[in-house]
Amino acid sequence: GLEAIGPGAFVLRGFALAQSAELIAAITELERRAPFRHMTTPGGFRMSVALTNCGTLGWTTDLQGYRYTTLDPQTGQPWPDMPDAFMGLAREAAAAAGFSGFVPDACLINRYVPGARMSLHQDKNERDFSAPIVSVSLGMPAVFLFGGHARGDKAARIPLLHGDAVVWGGQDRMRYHGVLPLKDRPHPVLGSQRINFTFRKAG
Ligand code: MD5
Ligand code: FE
Repeated sequence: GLEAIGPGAFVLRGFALAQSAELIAAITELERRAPFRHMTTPGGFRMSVALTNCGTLGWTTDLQGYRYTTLDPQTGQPWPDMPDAFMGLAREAAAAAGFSGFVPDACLINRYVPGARMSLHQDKNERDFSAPIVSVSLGMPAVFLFGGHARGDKAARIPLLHGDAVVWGGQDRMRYHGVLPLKDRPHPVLGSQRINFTFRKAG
């Protein structure tokens, strides 16, 4: 089922369920080479979400600002390759929402534990805003905040569950969004964590 939450934004409930075991196995391998870490925002705050990346470009933040890099600043090595299963899933989700031809070059992987949150922000470090962003949620449920084009606009609350995919394109690509502090509702496989992948065309 394709659930429209905006003119260019769609929830695909359970889209990644069939591949969830494969995705979880891939994360275990990825985090061996590029561990999850808590980064610092330009404002000096430690993010409650831990992150890593795969693909040609990886999103990072430090006191100097937000940017995409080809090397993991913690290891000095290139970010791990994007697994074929990730690329296929992202392309299929985008196509199902009407964005055929999506070729992501970046996959940011966020890990939330109970209490972790993401405050309202826009994603604007990518070069080309015409490409959609695809997100896949695994593990504990979260309440996603889907705002408007101004920070103060009222935000809709959208529950995102294990296996759900969301595609954000067109005019919805630049909306303010965030995630409420995670409640501890352990998932049978992933335990007390939520993993979110976001596929982007960053370069
Ligand atoms: C998450 N991550 O659940 C979310 C999912 C991030 C982030 O927000 O920046 O890592 S991606 C949600 C998203 C992406 C791009 C546009 C919009 C939402 N939107 O316009 O609402 O960890
Ligand atoms: Fe975001």
